[in-house]
Amino acid sequence: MCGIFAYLNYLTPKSRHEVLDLLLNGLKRLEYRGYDSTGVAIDSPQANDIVMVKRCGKVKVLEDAIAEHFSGKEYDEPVMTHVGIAHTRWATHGVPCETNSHPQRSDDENSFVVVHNGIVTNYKDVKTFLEKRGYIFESDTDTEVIAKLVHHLWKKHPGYSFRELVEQVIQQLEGAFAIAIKSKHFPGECVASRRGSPLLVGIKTKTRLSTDHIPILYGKDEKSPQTCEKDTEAPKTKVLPRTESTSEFMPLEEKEVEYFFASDASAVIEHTNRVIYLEDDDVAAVRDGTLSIHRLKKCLDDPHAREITTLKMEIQQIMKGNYDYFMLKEIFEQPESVVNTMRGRVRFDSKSIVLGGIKDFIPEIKRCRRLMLIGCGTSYHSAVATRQLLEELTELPVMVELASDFLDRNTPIFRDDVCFFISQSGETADSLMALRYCKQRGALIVGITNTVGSSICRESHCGVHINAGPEIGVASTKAYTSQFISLVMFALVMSEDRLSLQQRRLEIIQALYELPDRIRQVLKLDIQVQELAKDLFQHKSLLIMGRGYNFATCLEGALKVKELTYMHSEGIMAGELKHGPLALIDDRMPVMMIVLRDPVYIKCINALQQVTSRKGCPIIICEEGDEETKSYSSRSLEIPRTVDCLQGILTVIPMQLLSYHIAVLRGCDVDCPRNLAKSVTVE
Ligand code: UD2
Ligand code: GLU
Ligand code: MG
Repeated sequence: MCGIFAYLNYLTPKSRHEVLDLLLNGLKRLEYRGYDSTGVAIDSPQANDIVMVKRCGKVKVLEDAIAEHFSGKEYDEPVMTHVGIAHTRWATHGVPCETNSHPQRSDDENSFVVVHNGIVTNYKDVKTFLEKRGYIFESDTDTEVIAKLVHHLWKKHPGYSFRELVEQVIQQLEGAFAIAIKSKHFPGECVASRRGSPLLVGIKTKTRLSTDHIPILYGKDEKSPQTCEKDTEAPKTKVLPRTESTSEFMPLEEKEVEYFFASDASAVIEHTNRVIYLEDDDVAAVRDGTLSIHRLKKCLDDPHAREITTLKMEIQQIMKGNYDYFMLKEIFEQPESVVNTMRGRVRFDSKSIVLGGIKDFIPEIKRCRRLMLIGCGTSYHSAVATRQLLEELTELPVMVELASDFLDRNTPIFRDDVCFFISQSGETADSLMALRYCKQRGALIVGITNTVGSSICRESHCGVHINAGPEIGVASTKAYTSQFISLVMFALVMSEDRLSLQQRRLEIIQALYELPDRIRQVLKLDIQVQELAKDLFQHKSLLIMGRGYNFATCLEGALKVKELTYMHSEGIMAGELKHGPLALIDDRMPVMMIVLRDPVYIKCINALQQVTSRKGCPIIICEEGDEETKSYSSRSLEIPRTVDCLQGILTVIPMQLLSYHIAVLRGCDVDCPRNLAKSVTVE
């Protein structure tokens, strides 16, 4: 989820100090992606050894450690060819600490060291397999299995090239990854690969590059005599036939060359503007200064080569990945971040859900007398959004509380309560105080956090990491949708053995499967939303109305508008209109209304009529093709259909975009709204 940077110099002399500077600089360029720890590995001046330095915290801490560690003169001597790898980690498996930082290694001798972004979902199976073969694991990461599996295969198949070993390894991995690997048995070589996480190769040569593409070499399925049948017994750890390359094309060969492997172009652009974006399952290997890209099998329409792209962007531009602000980038990341939240948890083939973090507590949770969902701001809204589904699927009373108010009231809490604490950072002071209050009273504490090792994570009895990846924009967007999905997954787990709820569960699981595509569809409304923002940005106020599953979107939408645009905005429960808010309506008051085809549709239409009959002209968020609802207004946004309880994920996205565009039009600093901080660690 965070950053990889690797540097290989071939016949271009560089001292180890220079290499380390390059690596640190690369990491600094990746810092904006968010991370909690860092590390590097380079060749030791003592022959045939690899040294690593890893630190918790900022790149600066690593830099200081490196200065201390590598002070000797031998680090100033030039090396003709060298490989260094570096990493910024956003922990998903195991707390941020030195041992869990990357590079992860195969053995005490650092035979193979690997940096990894992403999540290996089947690492437990691979770990068990390797433990049976005597490997002793030192970290809590999923990544360590990669280093140890390469080592295992290397011992089994001494004739294999580094590239072939990695090719075997990635076939055993499930989940998402970008990796770069270095080995003392293959000095001067680096192998990298990706599936689901980004990775590119930058190429720097003295003279103009001799080609504008790198041919892809496809492996032939040929039975290798060295295939070891014994390994096949292990779950998912069968050894596949060794691959041979076709050689119609010659790989890239340059006399003196430098290669950069990086998660994004911002780390590379200052060295070279010639890059290749790797595709899923590409294995890029450099050996004797030669870069080749391999794929195991050739499908009909697979290309023959990967193009070398010439970057024309400025660093600033690349960092935000073509987006002007982190917030916008994070809004557009949601099709992927929701997948990361579900990764390894929702099994779409067997229609089952496993939340590893709370699995063992489910019987206890099922016996509780009520569920309490506690949070602040956006996290509180994710509780509001899922309350109805939780009530439906758990058949328990569900209370939703703002942490500060909950404490003010000295709310009675009992031993048989289950209290959920929802917080992106896991450090929100109000929530943490409420957590301690409930814990003291004997309740079971469940955390829903995005930050491994955070206070809420540590102090809770169990919980779910939402795995949305680092969120940099102060206004939360992708964390909200991931919190939402985590709570939905919890509801699904709780209703697993309720026969009467099976149909409902299947409907929701199917909708979760389709969700990334639906989100992509909603994101296409961006241009339309931008036009609406032009109508709205000079107004003083914006009312957002809805009810049922979409009430939370009204609250969250209004919060986004307030935070980002400093404009007044209010989320209004449509059922409450006639009890007061209707007095605000006239022909000038900007109003948005969410009117979807769900059980409260008729009630929403009533509210809509109340508004239009007072000359209000609301912007309607409705379902695709719902001409009847659209006919109430001249302005509408159509969102795709999904199951009622997930609508809130699709309706909140136009609100995120709207607040963003209004803020831009009003000249506000989108990523750092005035008076606000990303994680509120004061009461
Ligand atoms: C977890 C582990 C992973 C591995 C995997 C096995 C981590 C971060 N993840 O991923 O190492 O063992 O299970 O399938 O180590 N937790 C809290 N409070 C919170 C959030 C989480 O106590 O607010 C606990 C949770 O109860 C569990 C651990 O932290 O013990 C990891 O939670 P997770 O959601 O990352 O769990 P999972 O299964 O996805
Ligand atoms: N899952 C790996 C870990 O927790 C990699 C995390 C990352 O992408 O930084 O160590
Ligand atoms: Mg805990």
